[in-house]
Amino acid sequence: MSSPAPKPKNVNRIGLAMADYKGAPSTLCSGCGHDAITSQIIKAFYEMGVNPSHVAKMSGIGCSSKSPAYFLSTAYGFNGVHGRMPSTASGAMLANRSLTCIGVSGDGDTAAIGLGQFCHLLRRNIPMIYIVENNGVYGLTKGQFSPTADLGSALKSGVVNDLPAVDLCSIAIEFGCNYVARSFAGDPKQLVALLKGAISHRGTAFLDVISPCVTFNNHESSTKSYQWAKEHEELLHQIDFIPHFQPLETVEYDEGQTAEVEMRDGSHIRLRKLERDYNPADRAAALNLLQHIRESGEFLTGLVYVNPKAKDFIELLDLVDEPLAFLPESKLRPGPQVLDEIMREMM
Ligand SMILES: Cc1ncc(C[n+]2csc(CCOP(=O)(O)OP(=O)(O)O)c2C)c(N)n1
Ligand code: SF4
Ligand SMILES: [Mg+2]
Repeated sequence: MSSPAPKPKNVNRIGLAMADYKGAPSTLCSGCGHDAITSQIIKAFYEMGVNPSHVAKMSGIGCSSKSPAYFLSTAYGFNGVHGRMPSTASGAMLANRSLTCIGVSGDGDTAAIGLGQFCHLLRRNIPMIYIVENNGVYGLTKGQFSPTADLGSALKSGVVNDLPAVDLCSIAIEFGCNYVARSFAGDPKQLVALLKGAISHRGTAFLDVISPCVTFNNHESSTKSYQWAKEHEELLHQIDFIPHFQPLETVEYDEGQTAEVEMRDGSHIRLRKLERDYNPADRAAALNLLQHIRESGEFLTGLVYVNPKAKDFIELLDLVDEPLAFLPESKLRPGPQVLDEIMREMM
């Protein structure tokens, strides 16, 4: 009797290896925070067992917007005009609701030219993971301040930023986003847990990730450098993510010290209490916290706000289950009789 074929090693639940989640070699500067984020995106999608060929990667323009080329090489990809990723992502998800969508943007792409588009994407709750690789500068065009640069921080040339910073997490909550997190490219453990939570979330999951630009904004007077972030990072909580395909009991937890969030796909996020008693389900408290952080200059990271129950745009529109992209023309375009009937109803 022949013995069963040996189980392949180092593959995930859909039988793929980590290498299947990689992309082209990066052309970014060595040490750029964006590459550290790419590594965690690869890890999160691999460990979650997402089929990379059922993913849409969207971006705008900037060094950050180049990063989708460096992960999930078999995914669909669209590199749009500067600041216009939200509209291309919205179109893609409306056309094919079965895709998992991930958008990578920069602080310039999102908080400057793309701010209006970003706000309306949030308001609609388009189902996608939206990452801002936040370095406080326009890296691709040689390091000018972006709107997320902190007041009083300085460029290498000595030029001081005298405008207040745009806080993208506050904007995200204000415009109705139901998964809002802040992290740091130099904190891979937290980032991968937040990314897995974002993959599980229905609706827009927004991650503001401080991602140092080693070429233009990693000096002493910067508040977006590796050193500054390492010295100032304070965790809101310790995060454990338990995917829906792993038994809950396998992860130890102390009930009194842990907040548990159940996602709609059956995954769980466990937030272990540290210094603060913080409830990320409280929207007003989240806005308050962000306001306080802005005034105190602290660098707090973690899951700032979560509400897994809200309906996403596809549900709000009550779209048919079959992706529109796969419907035959006869179903997409009503014939003249149907239009006549509608006209009669309106008369
Ligand atoms: C319509 C338009 N305006 C301006 C530019 C020039 N431009 C290219 S990238 C960029 C900013 C990129 O900054 P950010 O989004 O923060 O990405 P980073 O390079 O820092 O990752 C600008 C202003 C452009 N390409 N298109
Ligand atoms: S210029 Fe800055 S943001 Fe662009 S690749 Fe280099 S380090 Fe990264
Ligand atoms: Mg930038």
